Amino acid sequence: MNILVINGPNLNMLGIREPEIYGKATYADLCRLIEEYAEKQGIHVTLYQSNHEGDLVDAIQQAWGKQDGIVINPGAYTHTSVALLDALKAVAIPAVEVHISDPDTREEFRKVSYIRAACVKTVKGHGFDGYLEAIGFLAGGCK
Ligand code: CA2
Repeated sequence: MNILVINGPNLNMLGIREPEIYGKATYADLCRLIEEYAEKQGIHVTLYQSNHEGDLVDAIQQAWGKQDGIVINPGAYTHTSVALLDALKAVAIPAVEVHISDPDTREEFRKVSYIRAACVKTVKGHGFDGYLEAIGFLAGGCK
């Protein structure tokens, strides 16, 4: 089982600012947590982070034919990007949307997710563990 984990803009800043929302752990900590979990489960994970929308589209397109699932936290592009929605629809790989915080309890503009329509599940507000839940869901055949 091959799973691509994508993180969007500013998630490389985890642990550096806004710890009250996103916690104190860093992006490197998140990567380690995911890699350790995946290894225990016998899942091959590829981790990718970019601050650029087109690069995220490229990463989704390149997953076609290689990855069995995508876990994606598009950061602020969640609330703006038709391009990410279209890319996820184009590759038709089962995808899970993850948010560290719960955007539905924050500002109004965070309540809209453009990518949700292309995802089999959304995990929000569970911190870093949400990524593990998403990987487990995909590895378990989306059940
Ligand atoms: O809760 C999430 O995971 C979000 O996807 C995070 C995005 C935000 O735009 C979404 O509404 C919800 C922002 C990620 C920015 O991360 C930072 C980390 C440290 C310091 C500042 C920003």
